[in-house]
Amino acid sequence: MIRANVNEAAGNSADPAEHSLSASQLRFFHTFGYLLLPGRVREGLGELCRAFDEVMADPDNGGTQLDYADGDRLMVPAILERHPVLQGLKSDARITAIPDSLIGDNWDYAESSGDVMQCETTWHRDVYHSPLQQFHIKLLFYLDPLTADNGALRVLPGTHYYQDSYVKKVLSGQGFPDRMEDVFGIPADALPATPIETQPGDVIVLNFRTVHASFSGSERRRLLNMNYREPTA
Ligand SMILES: O=C(O)CCC(=O)C(=O)O
Repeated sequence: MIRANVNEAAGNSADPAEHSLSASQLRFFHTFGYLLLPGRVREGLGELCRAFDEVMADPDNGGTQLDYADGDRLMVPAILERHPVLQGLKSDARITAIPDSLIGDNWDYAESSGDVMQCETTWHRDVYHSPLQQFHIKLLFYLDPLTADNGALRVLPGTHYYQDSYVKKVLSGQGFPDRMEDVFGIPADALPATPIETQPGDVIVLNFRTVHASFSGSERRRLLNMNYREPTA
């Protein structure tokens, strides 16, 4: 497990500058295409989880039930707008400091979603509603403790350099269902990847193009996503 900055303060100061990413965190993110911020939203986590659970259990939450090969996924779009506590994340300095640091203060907010997953997700990069050349980041808040053995997100570091021939070779095994085994001769979950093990309260920052997946995640994983992008040219 890689912890980008284990000394990061978990407090909720209203001053975004206090939560800015350090030069080494920025370098890590831009080099490997992801970053783990341990304990970033530890303060207020109970309230956050309760709000999330309330929305996910609401029959009028606008969610879509998706069937995956090994289980279900309930996906609720625009989850932040469905609860005042979640809505508060939009102006939370611990959060806004992340796009401030990575994109600049002219970032666009690019929606949120909530997921309850009893499934794995195959290797993919995020491209939905996002032109490849436009820089997008995703913040992932996993609300349950996750290890490589129960569904922690795995990444192929450096694959956000999407024009690189390495990435094109990796993506030749992409597909639904996964074709990695046909192409590389080993099971998809044996690819040389980095599992990002997390505790509730941690935040993962991901470049949309970084190839990612999860395996053995059939128990029940709760995930809140928030997305940001650089302004459209
Ligand atoms: O936790 C997972 O299975 C991955 C979720 C994911 O790929 C996503 O939200 O883009």
